[in-house]
Amino acid sequence: MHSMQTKTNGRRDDQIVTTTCSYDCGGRCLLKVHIRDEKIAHISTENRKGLNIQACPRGLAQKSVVSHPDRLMQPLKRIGARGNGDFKPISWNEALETIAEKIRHTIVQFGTESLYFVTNTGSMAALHNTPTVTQRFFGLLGKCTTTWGDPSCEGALQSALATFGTAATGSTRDNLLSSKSIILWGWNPLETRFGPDTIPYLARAKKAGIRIVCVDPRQNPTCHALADEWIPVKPGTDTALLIAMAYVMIEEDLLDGRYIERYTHGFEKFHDYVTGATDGVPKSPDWAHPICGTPVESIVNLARDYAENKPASLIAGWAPGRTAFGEQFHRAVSTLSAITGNMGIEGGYTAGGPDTVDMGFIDATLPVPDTRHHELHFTGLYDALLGQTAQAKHPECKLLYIVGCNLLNQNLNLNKGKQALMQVDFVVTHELFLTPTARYADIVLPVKHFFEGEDIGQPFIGGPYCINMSKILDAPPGVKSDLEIFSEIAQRMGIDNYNDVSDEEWPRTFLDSESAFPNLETLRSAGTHEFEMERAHVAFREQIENPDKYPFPTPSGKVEIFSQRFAEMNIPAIPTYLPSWEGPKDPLVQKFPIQLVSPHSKVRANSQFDNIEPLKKRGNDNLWMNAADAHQRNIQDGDAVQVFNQRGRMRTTASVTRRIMPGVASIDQGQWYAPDDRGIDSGGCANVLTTDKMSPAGAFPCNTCLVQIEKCSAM
Ligand SMILES: Nc1nc2c(c(=O)[nH]1)N[C@H]1C(S)=C(S)[C@@H](COP(=O)(O)OP(=O)(O)OC[C@H]3O[C@@H](n4cnc5c(=O)[nH]c(N)nc54)[C@H](O)[C@@H]3O)O[C@H]1N2
Ligand SMILES: Nc1nc2c(c(=O)[nH]1)N[C@H]1C(S)=C(S)[C@@H](COP(=O)(O)OP(=O)(O)OC[C@H]3O[C@@H](n4cnc5c(=O)[nH]c(N)nc54)[C@H](O)[C@@H]3O)O[C@H]1N2
Ligand SMILES: [Mo]
Repeated sequence: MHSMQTKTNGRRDDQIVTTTCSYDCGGRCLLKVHIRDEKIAHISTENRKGLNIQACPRGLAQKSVVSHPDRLMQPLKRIGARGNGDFKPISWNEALETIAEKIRHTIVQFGTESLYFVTNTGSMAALHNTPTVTQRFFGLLGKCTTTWGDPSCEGALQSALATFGTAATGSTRDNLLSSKSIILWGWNPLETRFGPDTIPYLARAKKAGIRIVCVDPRQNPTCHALADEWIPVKPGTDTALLIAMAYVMIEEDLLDGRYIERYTHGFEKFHDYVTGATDGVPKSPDWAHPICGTPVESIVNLARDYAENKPASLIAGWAPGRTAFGEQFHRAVSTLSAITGNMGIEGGYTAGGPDTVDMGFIDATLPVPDTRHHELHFTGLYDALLGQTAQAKHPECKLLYIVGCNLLNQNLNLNKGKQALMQVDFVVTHELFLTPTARYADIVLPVKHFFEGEDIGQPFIGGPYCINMSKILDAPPGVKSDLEIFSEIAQRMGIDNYNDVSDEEWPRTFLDSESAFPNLETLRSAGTHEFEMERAHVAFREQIENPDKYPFPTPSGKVEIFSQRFAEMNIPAIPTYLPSWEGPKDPLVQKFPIQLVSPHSKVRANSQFDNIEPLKKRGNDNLWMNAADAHQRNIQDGDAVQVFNQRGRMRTTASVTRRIMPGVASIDQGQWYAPDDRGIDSGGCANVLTTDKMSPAGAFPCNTCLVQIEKCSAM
């Protein structure tokens, strides 16, 4: 039996089964599903002893997802034009035969590289993990074409590899209680979850009187609820602000010379750039103020606060890194944490990496063949499909296979995306719903919800626990898991080694692979497992405490303020502020004067849950704009507005507020694209406006986007 208990609820006994959401959400929380008469009665949550894994309203609404009337229940074949949503149901046999035949035909006629597959984190559970099940299938076919570049944090990742030689730069949140000062930089964990225990620890820190400040173009809800101060900064200009902080620290002799000497490489070059010795431009607060809009006094105080109140935690969100030169932001933050001596100590924070907490055990998932596919950057996908590749020549796409990704909603420059998808001979996706992307597919295969199989839930950024995912319900008869679908296509293609292990056996294999894990029976009966930790996990503690024995895994063995890796990629080798295209100084501001950011929503996980009405009502899907910008345009709070640029146009509702800087607007990402017959989106999908460029290191620049806003005459 699984982790079940019974509880008297009225007259009947509920069976309570433990699971967690498998979405690409920064939580990974405990769901207690109450089953009565073989149906879900309701879902509750709790804090397990020692773990803060209490679920939010989204997890508690999973009953509405799994039993949604719009769920796809049988394979669909397109009968109308792409995008118009006309499909007819077909049998599994016809769907799978057609797909297997198309793949075979494409390979014979054009070669494996004409098979494009795009996969993202629709499901992040250990077994039913959309990237690994998909990579396993295409890896067996041979060298196909796929995308690289994590839309979440490629800037952070590339920066961490250059600076520290590893992505594992995160520390456990209990560190926050040892900090004297906490800076949340482009981070809103009250809404955009990032470890389920983050807010409980921040709330405790606040209660203990630890100073909290937020650096963000918006006074975001975390800032509003928890911070002592909001420090505004224009999107994409954070690096200028950080470099000016370094200037203040150098001028006022606030740096940690021992750290610089012992643990870093290339400080002198950075020093000379900051002071202006290299280019004659001192990067003072007076230099930074007109760039980033942050008051000079705030820059000076922030620099002093971070350098003097040690240990201090400067936690960098990924959003400022999702900009035109996102990697420079993370490089600058990492450098500050090192030169102020806040790295590798309890109460400090390494600040600039992808935040991955490496607890010393591996991520368990399905093994993937070691096939090297042809790769193109995620932002270059549409150009490649259109045959317009400026960067490199790519194989022609004959078949596009999408798994666990709402591509035509979540990738940038949606209108170009639509044109690109029209070019492809054959498009397949596995989905739960007829998403804006699924509407462009030739065949849509209905998949199981994670309540319909066994699995193991692992924390989003690593962390000291895992959660058993019990099967809650039998799947509807017409749906299959991604693993079953690929197994059946593989069989039809004569590939017999895709999967010969049962869904029941895989989790056991994963757990047996690491001594730190409990065995399957123990995990199932307990529901959750917390790994023993003697003390807070601090990234680079060993390197700081014992540098001779534990060098950093970089070429110099030190924190690389000067990065040879970046130099070789033709990227400035020291953290450098680069004025960005579609930034506040681009001449394009004459036409499109407002910088648009698109944060994640508290009521969605990316685009998932947007179709759950009661949840959607609890969010704020309006466009935030500053009162001065609204006044200039005769816009009142609640007015219908159009937001547009050279790429697209949307209609939405304005929320006029002083909680966003002048010149900046914000709309939560993940709303489903809903065009009218002129192509104007009324769904609020930010990606009708964003541009499909990439940063030099591969960051996904959704927060670099210029727009204009006007009042709608009539809606
Ligand atoms: N403007 C703007 N755009 C952004 C961002 C932003 O901040 N602003 N953020 C970016 C980021 S960080 C990310 S990670 C991406 C996310 O972009 P996507 O990866 O597209 O994320 P989701 O919207 O979660 O889409 C996942 C899809 O998988 C489906 N799904 C769920 N479970 C399963 C399953 O088990 N199997 C299969 N086959 N499908 C399943 C869901 O129904 C959903 O349609 O968006 C990026 N796009
Ligand atoms: N509830 C919920 N939680 C989630 C997700 C979700 O969709 N919903 N998605 C998960 C995923 S896939 C990811 S990748 C993470 C994303 O996590 P983050 O990247 O941290 O989240 P965002 O909400 O995009 O942005 C956080 C804050 O950054 C600010 N910001 C935007 N641009 C800039 C800038 O240029 N400079 C500065 N200083 N601030 C800026 C925004 O105003 C916002 O307040 O969250 C994860 N957690
Ligand atoms: Mo993400």
